[in-house]
Amino acid sequence: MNHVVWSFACVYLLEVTCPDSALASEAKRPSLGVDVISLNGKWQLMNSNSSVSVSAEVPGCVHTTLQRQGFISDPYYRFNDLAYRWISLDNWTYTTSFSVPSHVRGKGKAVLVFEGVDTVSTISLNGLTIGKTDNMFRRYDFDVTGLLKDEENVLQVWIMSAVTYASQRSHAHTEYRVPPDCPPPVQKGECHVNFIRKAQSSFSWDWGPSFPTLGIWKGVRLEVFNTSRVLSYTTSPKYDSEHSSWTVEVELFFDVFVASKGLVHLSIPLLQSEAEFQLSLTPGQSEKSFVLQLNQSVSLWWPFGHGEQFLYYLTIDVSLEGGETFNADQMVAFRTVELVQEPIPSSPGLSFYFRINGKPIFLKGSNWIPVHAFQDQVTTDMITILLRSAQKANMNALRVWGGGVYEQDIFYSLCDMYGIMIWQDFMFACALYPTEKDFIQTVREEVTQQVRRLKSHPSVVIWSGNNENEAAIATDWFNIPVTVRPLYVKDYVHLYVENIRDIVLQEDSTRPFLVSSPTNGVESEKEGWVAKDPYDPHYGDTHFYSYYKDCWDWTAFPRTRFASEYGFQSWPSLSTLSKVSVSSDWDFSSNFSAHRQHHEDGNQQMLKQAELHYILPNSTDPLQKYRDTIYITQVMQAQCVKIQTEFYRRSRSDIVEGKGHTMGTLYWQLNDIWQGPSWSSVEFGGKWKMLHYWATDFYAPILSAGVEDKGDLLIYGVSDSHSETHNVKAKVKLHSWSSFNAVCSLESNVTTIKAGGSTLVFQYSISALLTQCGNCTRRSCIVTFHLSSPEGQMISPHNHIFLSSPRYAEGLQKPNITFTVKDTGIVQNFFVTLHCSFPAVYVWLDVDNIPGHFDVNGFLMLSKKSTVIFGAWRPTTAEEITSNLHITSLRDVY
Ligand code: BMA
Repeated sequence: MNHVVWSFACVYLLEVTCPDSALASEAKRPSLGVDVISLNGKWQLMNSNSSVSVSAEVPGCVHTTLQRQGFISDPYYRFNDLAYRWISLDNWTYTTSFSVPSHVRGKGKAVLVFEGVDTVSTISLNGLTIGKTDNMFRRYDFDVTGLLKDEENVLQVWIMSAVTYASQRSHAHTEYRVPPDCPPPVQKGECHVNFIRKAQSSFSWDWGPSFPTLGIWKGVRLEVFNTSRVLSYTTSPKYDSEHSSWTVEVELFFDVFVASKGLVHLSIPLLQSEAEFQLSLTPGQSEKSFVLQLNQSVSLWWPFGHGEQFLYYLTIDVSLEGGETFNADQMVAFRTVELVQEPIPSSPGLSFYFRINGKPIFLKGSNWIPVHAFQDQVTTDMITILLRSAQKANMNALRVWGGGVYEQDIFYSLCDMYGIMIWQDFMFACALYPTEKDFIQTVREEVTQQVRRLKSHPSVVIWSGNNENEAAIATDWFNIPVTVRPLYVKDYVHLYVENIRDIVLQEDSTRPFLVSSPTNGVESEKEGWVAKDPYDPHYGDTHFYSYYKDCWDWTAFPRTRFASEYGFQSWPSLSTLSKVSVSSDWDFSSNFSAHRQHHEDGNQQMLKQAELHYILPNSTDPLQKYRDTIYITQVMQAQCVKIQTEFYRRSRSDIVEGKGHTMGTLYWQLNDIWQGPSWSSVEFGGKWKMLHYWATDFYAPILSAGVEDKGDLLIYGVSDSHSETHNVKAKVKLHSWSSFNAVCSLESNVTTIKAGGSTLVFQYSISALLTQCGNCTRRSCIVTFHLSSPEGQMISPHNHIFLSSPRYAEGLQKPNITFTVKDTGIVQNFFVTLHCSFPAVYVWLDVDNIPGHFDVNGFLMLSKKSTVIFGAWRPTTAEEITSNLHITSLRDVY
């Protein structure tokens, strides 16, 4: 990972400056007379037999440390995940020493705060055990009053192998098994991850390596105080529909040493609203809540594409009688969110959609996985690039998937700014979980802390208990005999309903809670929280994957209420892979290609699916063939996800055979954790795959979607608008593969496309169309179309539909694409002008290692000349681009 590239990207790609440090700062510094000694920085790190002893950075982890110290090479390189397995099987000790000035030491109470330890540790200070940790998602505070010395306080964190711990816990659970025991062998992972509160994907996943990290992954500090300290605070705007007015509830969580009195002053200067409250604190942990009434109307926060994202500063000032003060600024935003599950006319079941500020909103987006196996290496720039990439592709929502981590504060702050709604899972995925007392207790603390940390963010629109665990029981993933199933259902309900749900409902009344995904929502609840079929398209959300069936057959997709997962794999570009491989790996049948593929038959599935519609690459040059194979997997993925997404968007207002009213599409998955094949649309490092370019169009606010149905060509206009209707005509053309002139053009009558719906704009029998067009057959022509206003203004992006598989295209010839590159005069933006001698399809531009992205890519080129723009994320030149640019079109690969 080249950090320089990511930083430049902030300026060049994003057209915004990087978020300032105020926004990026994690937990605000406590005051109220609290002295804080940061213990971040250099520590010493040792393995169990002292054969490794290196200086380590905190926050950090063992792998990163060993790599930075030159002890190991890049863990992502080739097969290093296997070679470095020993690191996670060993136990490690972090040690630091620090002094405490006597005026600080003299204060009443001292606490060591660990924002995050990964994961199972015993912590000692000056030789005395002060506490233990078992959950990487929790902050731990240890009282060390009376244990500090002026000089040389030795702090030690002994971290036990997460793999050993998980295995011990699982073996200690003797009454019944809690499956799965181990991941499938193809994932080359570790076992029993469900027994440890740690990123579940860190023991391997079907898109990621096994790196069961160990470390102190968040900050450490000493807090010393006489009276009290603020542990955390939350702000919750609440709408009173009866009076059409807003209030903001502010909660302050104190750790009080000495009883005290004071004042709390809240203010939103922009809304000229302020209030003062008496504060009375008694020793112990104390939670105080205050309500600020607003005297003005507010500007609302809207999801991207539906309005602006108004954010207001709220200031919190606490002053105690002794003169101690605490101040914080917090962004607040005003929006309501409802998850609507109600009967739909002519459809059995219930709706499932989000209403934001009273308006139904179609969620368009993807699923978010951890940005890196080593979380300490995730930078603000990486997160910014991914979120801006999501927004640039017209996404308004992401689901933070339950097998990874609760993201950093900056992630949610940026989503607040960008208008990206977050579906927030709790971190449980694809497994059953134990329910021992201590497990439940640590989960309860985790959930309470995470809800308090994240609930102030308007972007978070829903909490969801787990990923696929209702489905795992309901559809018996783990071969559990029917007779013992009630035991597992009981555990399930205990964990997600009686504990997690219960806490969330208590802590946060401003957004809905869903127990699982996929689920039937209230119907699952009726059926005892585990529905007979959680994939029922009449209720809730669904996940749907099918790899071998022809993805062009849209009739095979479930017409669900909400598609929260679906997708297809592809391989990332050679420039991304070459950072972790050598030329002998660049072959689809190499050990490396098999090793990086963690999904059973994944490589096979991609080629089989591609082969249905494309001739597979057959270059005699092995490197060219490898590049072309990567290309064809990306073509397949983009085309499949486009067809499926357009189907879902078309289904938003349709009810067909009782099914439809689809109100959300979150394809699997946005980002990658390493350089390997996966369902992602953005590669590790930030490079866009073809799918991501295409998402920009299939997620356009107004989409023209074409489909063949019973011999007819249908073109729909799908609109995200709330009230604005559009009068449009569909402009349709048939192009022959062998010539640049359109064979014929048609226009529909002016049709009004309804707001928030899908409207049929054009219908024509394909055989009539072909007959009328004279020179066209299904194989020799392609149909292009878009929507325009009656006056001819373009309303939707260009789109096209094949009348037969491109593998049977007649007349498609090698296009001989040539290009020139010229500076646009705008910083780091370059014109790339292409010339071709024949029409070309899936034209793909790849500039290898020059970071940046094109305005369009993977396109249909039906004219001799076409110009695209490349925006680089670092300084480059037209010459550098020229010498790195590879252009591929479908006909070039065979
Ligand atoms: C879903 C996800 C992930 C997985 C993906 C692809 O089940 O929830 O567990 O990575 O499918 O298999």
